[in-house]
Amino acid sequence: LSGVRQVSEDVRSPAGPKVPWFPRKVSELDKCHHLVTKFDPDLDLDHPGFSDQVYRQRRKLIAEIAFQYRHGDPIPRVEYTAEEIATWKEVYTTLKGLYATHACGEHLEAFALLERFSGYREDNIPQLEDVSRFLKERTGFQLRPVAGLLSARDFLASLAFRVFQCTQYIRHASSPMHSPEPDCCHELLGHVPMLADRTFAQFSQDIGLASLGASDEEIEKLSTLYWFTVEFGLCKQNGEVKAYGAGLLSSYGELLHCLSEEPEIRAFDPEAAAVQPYQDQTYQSVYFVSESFSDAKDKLSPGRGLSVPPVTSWLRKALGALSHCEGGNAAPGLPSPGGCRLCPPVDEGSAALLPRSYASRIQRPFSVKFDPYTLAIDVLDSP
Ligand code: HBI
Ligand code: FE
Repeated sequence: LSGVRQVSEDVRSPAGPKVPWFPRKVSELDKCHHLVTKFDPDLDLDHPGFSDQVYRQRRKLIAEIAFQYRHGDPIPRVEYTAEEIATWKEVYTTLKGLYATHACGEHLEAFALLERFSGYREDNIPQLEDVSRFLKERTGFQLRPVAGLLSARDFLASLAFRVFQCTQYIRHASSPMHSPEPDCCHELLGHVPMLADRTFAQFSQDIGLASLGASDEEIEKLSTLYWFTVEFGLCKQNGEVKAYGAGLLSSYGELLHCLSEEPEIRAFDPEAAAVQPYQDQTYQSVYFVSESFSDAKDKLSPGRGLSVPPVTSWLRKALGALSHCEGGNAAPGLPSPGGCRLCPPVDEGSAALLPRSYASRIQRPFSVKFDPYTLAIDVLDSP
């Protein structure tokens, strides 16, 4: 590296902040495998599978696929047991009954295709390899198997490469309608259909790109924004509130709850959503709903098949607001001595005197660009 970056590192080191390691090419996602030991059936007494040795053995077997997996391998197929398929069937049929009224248009459209082409049926748990192929064709996203809840940093980094780290095991049979951790019902019914949408896929990748080399604080903010959008987001479509968050679309109870009178529904505000405390043990008490769908809808030409605007016209705006001075692909983009739209102008020479707001921006004295031909990240020095 040369130029500004070299100089500024010289000036700041050794006291200056170090950029955390991040993957530069898709095969380096093999190193992004740090699991979070939260909601683990072996460690968590409240986990529905804690006292079920057979379930815990099964989980170990399926986890082994993820541990052995290397980028480029086909994803090994799992022969699911009759009990597992029964759990899937219960989840699938109950949720499917709600989608017509509760799910956003993008989800409905992709779900129909998955039923046609990728083995989505009540009596079949789709194989990750088949679903991955479908997504590759639709949006270039691919799946890789993961053994459980990943660190936010590793999880977000994979999105930068259009890779979705996907669990392959299923929740415990005793609680088909709830899972404390991600499982294949959550991934396949909640996330996958949304990732088949071009604009949503781009948004997901943009969050990932913004996370590369970011500080822990910024990762936390990105995760929280991800939580209130990708996991639990609501949107207005044709005057009605619909769910597009995967946490909602994979939970019968919460899908009903989020569109009931109970929770507080706030107009989506990315700055607020990025710092809003959230629930990972029970239903959210606050959801964010985008109000801007109606405007976007008006821009679509009548008579075309697609009647809903892309979810992400405003999601992208949200990301822009969060990563405005981090470079990446997100507008308004580059850090500059003149300041971007949202930042005050900054004099590079007085970095040490500046408060935290500046500390967060010097975590990334570079910008990143994804090369779709090589699936690699180009790191560019700041101008
Ligand atoms: N890990 N396996 C897995 N699946 C997720 O959906 C997931 C994760 N780790 C973190 C995460 N999601 C998000 O909640 C954010 O922290 C990025
Ligand atoms: Fe999720």
